[in-house]
Amino acid sequence: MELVAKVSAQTQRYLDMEEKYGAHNYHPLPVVMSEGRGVFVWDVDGKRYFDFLSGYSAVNQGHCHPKILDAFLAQARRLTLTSRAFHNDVLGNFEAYITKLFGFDKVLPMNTGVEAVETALKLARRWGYERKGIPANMAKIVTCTENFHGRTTTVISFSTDDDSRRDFGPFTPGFVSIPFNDIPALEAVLADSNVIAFLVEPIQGEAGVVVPNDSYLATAAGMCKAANVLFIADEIQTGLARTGKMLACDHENVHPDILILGKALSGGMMPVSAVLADDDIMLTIKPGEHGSTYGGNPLASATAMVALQVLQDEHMAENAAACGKLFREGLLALNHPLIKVVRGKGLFNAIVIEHPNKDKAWEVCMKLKDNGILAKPTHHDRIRFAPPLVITPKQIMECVEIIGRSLDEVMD
Ligand code: IF1
Repeated sequence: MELVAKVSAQTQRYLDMEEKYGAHNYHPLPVVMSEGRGVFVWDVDGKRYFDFLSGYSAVNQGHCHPKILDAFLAQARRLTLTSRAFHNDVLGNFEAYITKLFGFDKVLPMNTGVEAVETALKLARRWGYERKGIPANMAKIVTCTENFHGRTTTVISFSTDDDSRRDFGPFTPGFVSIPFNDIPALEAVLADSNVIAFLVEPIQGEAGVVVPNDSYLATAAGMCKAANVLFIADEIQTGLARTGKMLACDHENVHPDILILGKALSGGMMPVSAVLADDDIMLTIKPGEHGSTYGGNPLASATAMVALQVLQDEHMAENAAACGKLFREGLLALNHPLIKVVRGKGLFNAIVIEHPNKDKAWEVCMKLKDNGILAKPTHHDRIRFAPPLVITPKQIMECVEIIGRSLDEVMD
């Protein structure tokens, strides 16, 4: 079994430096990337790979997309940061662009995904007290088991993953957990009049690409509306064409009360996130009550507009839908004994590996790496497959062949 990789001396030098000088909060595959273009990345030894992680869906548009790069570089030469103490001549354009695109009155720009989640939670609480009339400090927000919304102390307060929480307490109160894809559980918890919001990933990513029943989001959103509870969609990973529509909520024609975006909002150039909501919610936060030094900076604003435009111009949602279907059909047709489950939507997919050895998925990923595909296992037995959305049908078929061959090569 190949758990320790044979790597070049050059690669080993990079691995050693990170091991010695970097915090050990990750366990990466032993590959050191140095260049990227479209669906491909190259390592320091010049070996080419299909990138089937896409920076956890931050590079939906493909690595170093030329149009996004041009916009980024042009703005970087002009003006990068003003802070929000002053105006800049790009932010307003970005705000107009993104609110029209997604159909909301207002946007609040932040940087990382988890900051946008925090922003949504604060907005929901503020709305709960000022608009819904919840007694002070009594607001409750419903979240799902096996969620992933980021790493801050408040956000891990409602994580159900022990690795994310252990010895990081005490935690922020005010969160109630229900199982994902469980309408009766939501119904029960909505009976509590102090509940102000339901925060959900339309497809659970970290849990291993768990796709809910077809009507789950629409039913949940309808129930929230009836209970005067905000429906908050974390589309940081599922959004921006990944699942075959601009938003995963679009599959069920759901318009969330609060929409959270991140990752591919900049096409991988820099952290850009955003929270969208209508005035009734957004205007409950007043000057000085929330913000971020880099949020809404001109470099981010210019980059994000082009990143969103490129998704539409290049029909990336349509390509994700078509290529995703082809990919899942291809994987199923392998009829491979190691594949227990194939699931996903668009180009957001995962397989579950069936094997008594709990390191098998890692072994598969190491073999995939040798054969030219980069993917990462999660929860020991699941492997996510999420290539950039510029992948072609021909490349999908090539990758299905590589995956089949790699699985064969790790059979005992
Ligand atoms: C890491 C997972 C993916 C997210 C959703 C908020 C955030 C994320 C739905 C926070 C971030 C990441 C971060 C990445 C691993 C990762 C991940 F495996 F943990 F679940 F993508 F699949 N909401 N997802 O998926 O966004 O603050 O990181 O910008 O290295 O922790 P962030």
